[in-house]
Amino acid sequence: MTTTDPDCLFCKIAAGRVPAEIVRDGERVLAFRDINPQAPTHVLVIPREHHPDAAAAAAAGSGLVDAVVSEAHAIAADEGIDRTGYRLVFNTGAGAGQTVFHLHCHLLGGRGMEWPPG
Ligand code: D5M
Repeated sequence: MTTTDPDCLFCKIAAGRVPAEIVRDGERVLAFRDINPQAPTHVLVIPREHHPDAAAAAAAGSGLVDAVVSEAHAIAADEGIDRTGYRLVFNTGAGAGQTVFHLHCHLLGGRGMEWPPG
């Protein structure tokens, strides 16, 4: 059984109740462009199932984090940023900048990246 939260923004996007620019629409995983892009490619990859963050999804042990990362790599190839390099980010917790508490992987690329991130 798939768990969803009716009040969660990303569950609403997964259900088609909030519009988004969809990049990939898979059975377990969905990807769409970030509304506030921080790089020429900025895609959010999410599981359809609701988990507040990557740690919670990993603890659930369903392989969802692997599925999200695999999808992000595939999208990077589609976007042509696999050749130049890209960054995957899982903000986990408000202190790390997480604002939407539904597991999402930021795929960022198409520009140079600095380290450490802000
Ligand atoms: O990242 C949450 C990200 O979600 C942030 O980069 C903005 C993005 N966002 C918020 N609302 C939308 C909609 N409606 N469509 C697309 N993207 C959205 P976090 O890691 O939680 O700070």
